[in-house]
Amino acid sequence: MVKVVIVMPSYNEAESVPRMVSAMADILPNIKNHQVELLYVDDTSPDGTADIVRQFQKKYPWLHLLVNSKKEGLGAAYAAGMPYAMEELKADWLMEMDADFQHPPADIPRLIEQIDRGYDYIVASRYVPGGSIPNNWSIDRKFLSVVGNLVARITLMMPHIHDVTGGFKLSRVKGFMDEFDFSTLLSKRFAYKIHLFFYMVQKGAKVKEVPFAFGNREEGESKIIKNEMQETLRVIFLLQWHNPKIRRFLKFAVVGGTGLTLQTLFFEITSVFTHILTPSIATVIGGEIAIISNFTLNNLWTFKDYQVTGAKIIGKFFQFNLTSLLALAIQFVVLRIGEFFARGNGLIIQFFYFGAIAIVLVANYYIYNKFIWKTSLK
Ligand SMILES: Nc1nc2c(ncn2[C@@H]2O[C@H](COP(=O)(O)OP(=O)(O)OP(=O)(O)O)[C@@H](O)[C@H]2O)c(=O)[nH]1
Ligand SMILES: [Mg+2]
Repeated sequence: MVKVVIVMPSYNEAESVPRMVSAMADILPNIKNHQVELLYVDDTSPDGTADIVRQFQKKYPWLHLLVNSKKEGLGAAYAAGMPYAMEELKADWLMEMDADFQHPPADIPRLIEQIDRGYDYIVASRYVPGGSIPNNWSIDRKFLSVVGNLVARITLMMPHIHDVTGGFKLSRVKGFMDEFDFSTLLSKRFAYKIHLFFYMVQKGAKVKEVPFAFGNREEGESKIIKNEMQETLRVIFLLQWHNPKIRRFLKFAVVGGTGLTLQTLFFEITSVFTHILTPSIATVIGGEIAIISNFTLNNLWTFKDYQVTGAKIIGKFFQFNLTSLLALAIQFVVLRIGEFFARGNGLIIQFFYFGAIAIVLVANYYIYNKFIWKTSLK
C-alpha cells in the first residue's frame, strides 16, 4: 500500500471543481491496493476556485488544498505543491494532473496500476500508439506540440521517450522527487515539465509510457502562454549547459565556430569575391589562421580542466597542428574533388566546403579528447 497524492494546480477552474471532485469520489475509493488523495494547488484564483474546494473538503477527507498568495505559473504551482504533498501529506508517489479534464480522471487507475510493476516514472503519453492529441486543435498548436516535443526528445538525448512535454504522470518520491531541489526548478511556467523529465531520466528512473487521449478543455479558459516554445528552448539550453559532457561539446562547437568564421571570411574574401587565391589554397591558409585560434581557445576554455601549460604547450600545439593538417588534408582533397565537379559554380563549391567541415568536426572532437587533452571522453 503506497500513498499517491494527485497534485492538481488550478487557476480559475471553479466551474470544473464540482465535476472533478465527484469524478474522483467515484474513482479513488475503487483503487483498492493504494491510498489516493487529491491536492488542489490554487493561486488565489479570482473566481473563487479555492472556496469551492473548501466546501467539498467537509465531505471528503482525501481532498486537500494549498493556496498560494500569488500566481506565478504552472511550474511555480508544482514547486509549491509537490514539496507540500511529500512533507505534509507524506506522499510516496506524486501525480501531476490538470484540473480541466484534459487529463481524464478515468485514466488514473491505469497509471496507478503500473506502480506495482517496478517503474519509477509513469507517464501518460500522447505520442505512443493509442495516444492522441485533440482533433480540433489548430494546425499551429498541433505543429508546436509535435515539433516542440520532438526537439526536446532529441536535444535532451531521450529519443527513446515519446512524450516529454505532457503533464499527466506519476513519479516515485523515494530516491527521486525527495532528492529534487525545487528551488533550482528552471521554469516557473509550463517548461518545468522538461526539467523534471530530464532529472528523472538522469537519476536513472525506469520510465513507462501509458497511452492516453489528451482531451479537450471543457470549461474555463486556457492559461497556456503563447510563446512557450522560447521558454522550452531556454530550459533545454540550461539543462544541457549544466551537463558537463554536453557543455564541453558545446564549447568545442563554439570554438570551432569562431575558427570556421575566421577561415570562411578568409575563404570568401580571397577566393569567392576577389579571386586572389584558388579555393583550395584559400581554404588551407584560412585553416592555418583558425588552427591557432582554436588551439588557444580550446586550451583556455573547452579543455580548461585538462589545460596544457608551460613547455608542454609546444608539443601539444605540434600535435594539434598535425590533427589540423590531417583535417586540412581531408578538406583539400574534398575541395579538389569539389573544384572538379563545380567547374566554377560558387554554390556547389560551398556545399563541398561545408561537407568537408562536418567530417572534420567529428574527427577532431574525437582526437582532442582521446589524444590531445586526454579526457578519455569523460
Ligand atoms: N495554480 C496554478 N495553476 C495553473 C497556472 N497555469 C495553469 N494552471 C493550471 O494548469 C493546468 C493546465 O493549464 P491549461 O491552461 O489547461 O493548459 P493546457 O492544458 O496546455 O491548455 P488548454 O488545452 O487550452 O487547456 C490547468 O489545471 C490550469 O488551471 C498557474 O499559474 N497557477
Ligand atoms: Mg488544459
